[in-house]
Amino acid sequence: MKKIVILISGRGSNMQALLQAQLPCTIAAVISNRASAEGLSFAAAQGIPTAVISHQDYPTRADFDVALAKVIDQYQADFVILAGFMRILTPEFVSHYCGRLVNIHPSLLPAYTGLHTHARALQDDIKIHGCTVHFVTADLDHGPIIIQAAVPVLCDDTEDVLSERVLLEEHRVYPQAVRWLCDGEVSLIEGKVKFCHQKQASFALISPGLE
Ligand code: NHR
Ligand code: GAR
Repeated sequence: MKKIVILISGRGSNMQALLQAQLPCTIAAVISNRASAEGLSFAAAQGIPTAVISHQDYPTRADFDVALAKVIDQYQADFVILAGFMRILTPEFVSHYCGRLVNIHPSLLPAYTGLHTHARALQDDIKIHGCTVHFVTADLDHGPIIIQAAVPVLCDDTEDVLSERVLLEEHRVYPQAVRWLCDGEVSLIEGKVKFCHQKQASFALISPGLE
């Protein structure tokens, strides 16, 4: 059975979706860089080991990343899953977990890398938005893509309403992506995402709809 470590910074609803998905892996630990992360208590209540490694306790990003990797490696994690983890990771950390580190990002990458994706999407009046699960590389939010979900942007949307619509899809695609990883169905080979079995998308999303 593969072992995964989940990194969070806050609410932890994606972590919760992963815990509830009965994935074919052991969730070795949930680690947060913020002691106040709401997700920690949910994980602890499920009997999952938790740890806090506060970035504020380290003079540099590199020092923080070394401390973080040390704890992750104590759990002998096969995969490291970023679930609302809010610290940019050094190239050294990323290369240590090459092909074993994934993130969920709240936009249809490569659009809207970085922060405040929903507000920027609304500002631009785009009609389709979504989320992306990708392997993490040193190039922020530009790693090879495993799966994406698209949602319509509706005319009365606020940041809250739109982020909630995207989040529902995050909770569906992230467990699927982690399941594929644990089953060896998806992997990173020579910088590209490879599936063992070909996958098909279901249908087109047209937004606003045709009449
Ligand atoms: N690290 C690398 N090297 N590559 C990626 O693709 C990464 C990464 C670390 C995190 C998640 C990402 C997202 O999905 C992620 C992808 C944080 C920031 C950020 O600006 C940007 C992107 C992501 C996560 N963080 C600030 C920082 O200075 C702190 C912001 C805060 O604490 O609120 O690290 O969006
Ligand atoms: C999610 O929408 C996730 O995609 C996003 O933050 C939210 C975390 O929610 N991630 C990032 O923005 C990473 N920079 P959660 O803590 O409830 O999973």
